[in-house]
Amino acid sequence: MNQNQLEQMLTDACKKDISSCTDKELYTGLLCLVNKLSKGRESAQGKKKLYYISAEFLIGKLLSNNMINLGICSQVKSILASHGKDLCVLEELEPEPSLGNGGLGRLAACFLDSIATLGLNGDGIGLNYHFGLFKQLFKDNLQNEEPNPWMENTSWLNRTNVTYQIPYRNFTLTSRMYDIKVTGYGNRTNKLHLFDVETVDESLVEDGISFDKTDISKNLTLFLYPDDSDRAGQILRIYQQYFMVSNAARLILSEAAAKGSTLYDLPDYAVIQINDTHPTMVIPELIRLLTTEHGMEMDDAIQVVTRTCAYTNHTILAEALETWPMDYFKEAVPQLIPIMEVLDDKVRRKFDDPSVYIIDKGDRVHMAHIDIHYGFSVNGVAALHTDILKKNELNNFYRLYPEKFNNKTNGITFRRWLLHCNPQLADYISALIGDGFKKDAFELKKLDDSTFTANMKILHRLLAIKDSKKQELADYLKETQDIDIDPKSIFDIQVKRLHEYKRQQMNALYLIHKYLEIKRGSRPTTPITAIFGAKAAPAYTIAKDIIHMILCLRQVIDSDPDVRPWLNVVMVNNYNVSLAEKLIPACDISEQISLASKEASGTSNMKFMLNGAVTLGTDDGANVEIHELAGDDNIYIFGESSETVIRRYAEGSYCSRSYYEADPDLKEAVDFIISPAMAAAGSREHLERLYNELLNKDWFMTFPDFKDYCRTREQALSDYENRTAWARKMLINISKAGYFSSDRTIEEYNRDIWKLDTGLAP
Ligand code: OAK
Repeated sequence: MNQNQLEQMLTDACKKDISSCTDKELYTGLLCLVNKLSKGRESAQGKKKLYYISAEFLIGKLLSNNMINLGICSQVKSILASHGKDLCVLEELEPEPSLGNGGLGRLAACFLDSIATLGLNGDGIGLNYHFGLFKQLFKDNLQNEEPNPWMENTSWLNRTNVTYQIPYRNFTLTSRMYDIKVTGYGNRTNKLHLFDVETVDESLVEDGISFDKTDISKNLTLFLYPDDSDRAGQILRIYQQYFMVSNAARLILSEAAAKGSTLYDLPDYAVIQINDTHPTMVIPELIRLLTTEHGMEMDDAIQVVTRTCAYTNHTILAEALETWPMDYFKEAVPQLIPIMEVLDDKVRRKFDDPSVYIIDKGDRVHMAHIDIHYGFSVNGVAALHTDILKKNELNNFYRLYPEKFNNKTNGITFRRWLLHCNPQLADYISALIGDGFKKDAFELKKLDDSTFTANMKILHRLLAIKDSKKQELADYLKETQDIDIDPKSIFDIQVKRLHEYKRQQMNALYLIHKYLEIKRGSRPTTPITAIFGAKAAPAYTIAKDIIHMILCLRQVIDSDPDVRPWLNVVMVNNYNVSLAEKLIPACDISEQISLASKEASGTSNMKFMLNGAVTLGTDDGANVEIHELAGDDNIYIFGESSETVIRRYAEGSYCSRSYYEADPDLKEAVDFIISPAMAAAGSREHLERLYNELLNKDWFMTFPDFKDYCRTREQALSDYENRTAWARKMLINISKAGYFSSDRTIEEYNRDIWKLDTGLAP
């Protein structure tokens, strides 16, 4: 389509001349235009279809991404510019759906993009949370939560005619399916199906994010992971999960039947990827529907379902592995109990090992155990993670079913995480090696050639692009959050969910140490800006205390004229996908400092690498693979190995206090948490609780890694001063990032697990 035709279509969609449109009218017009253009693109077809079921799809804003994938983004930009309009301004008007927490949900969104791009026949299935996660607000240096409404009259959601009756113990809910089109890059359009109930009552929410948890028909899809610190909250999660999977199961069976399946041959028509254990109930629910509504024998149904379902594990944290008391199922979905009892009984007959039972002696149901026994594939999300699952966490299962276990190292979509968020870098790469990397990310390897890596002009240009992204971020944070950062300083960034194992607290301890060093006169050569972005789960007390510590530290440093010009600590408010798109391209040093063995993969590490940040991290999750690819000279690795950490846990002898006593720098930093200066900025209660937690427990072992972390971080800061050597590290990181394209990951899922027909050539 030429530019004039496109301009005419946009004018038609806006129903008036572009120049006379308000920004909002233009945004809505573009949304309609994109919907219209993607209508012409069918879903990929094929006998067999993938259903990616996930409680989270952190899709981010869709306008620009869809325009990139439709191949109209640069044309639209220039049409808008010719009328004095700026796409960036319109982007700000799009509300961001916060239908995910972090890595797992964002991964699901990247996967949908790659599945569509590769022309695979596959849709996502999830829930339509009206208020998503929550909007984060800081008040008195504490996190507060508010609803995040994101649905507008004109939105990406399309109401469908698909509805089902979903049965619970003493009532039935009528569901409705809403679809969001998932447009692949230059290719087909698939769908994300989000189920909802029409009786949801948004006015139930009052005072932050609290609401009456009893009336399920009114509250079911209000929030993602409503506070589950009490029984009512936990049972609400069972209601949500069952709603998601019962709808999914009905949709899958009806689509297969419509294509001619007898349902005995369901595995030829459907493959279900279970994204962590939130959708696990799809297994008993499918068995229930096949036996009660389709007349299948129990053993046949179990066989059929086992050959259809595959499970991805995303965590080894014991507390994140879902187990639910049998009582909860009795209360919400008693119809599943006979099925789960049969499944458990079969396991007990076959294996004389209580650790692999589905229902334990305390009458709790182990959701992952259902997936492993009654699915055909179990995968981890990075090489180290899969190894740990096999050798440690799931070793008892690995010994029973070695053939089911496989690794699929995570990936990210380069459309969003390079072409969209960093067009300057993408264009420059195109100028150097051509456009091929946009379809085949491995072509980035071409950059690892001395014609580029030893070329001063190229290295300087790379630094200039980084500088311009830092300036853009500085302007954006000033305008939207009134945060001042110096674009000439080093941007050191840690953005991810707030969790003790990710160790934001260790980063903060380093910053305290650095603050005190600067105060004593030891100034860095280049000023440092340390940026955090993180939401804490509303009921996770220590995580909220860590946010409090960081915000108090910011206040202390900000008001100290001796230090402030050299060290700036920032915590951005309401970290989300849109902010990530601005932060990541501007980053110099990417903090990936989880306790080795605990981060299943990490995916921001890949996004930072692709955008030319250098990683400072532990040998954990996918950092291990980044380390291998980038090489020792282009990454900063510190800390104890996963083997040491696993051994230390097994010995049970870790004592944080002994490290504190032995290291004066560490002691000084930890004590500072409860110093008068910090207490004046915040609440003594929160700070003391965190101080005591670290001193008496430090479950994620920040103290043993502290010294090496400080030393390695200093090394990175000093290496930054040699600008061309640093630029070379940046370029080598970019050149090796192709492996982390989610297109590669999805090709592997398809090759090893899904086995769908590949539609169009990518
Ligand atoms: C969330 C809830 C339950 C279990 C796991 C998660 C989760 O978000 N896990 C994260 O998944 C990402 C995608 O695989 C990984 O990159 C992260 O390391 C992992 O923490």
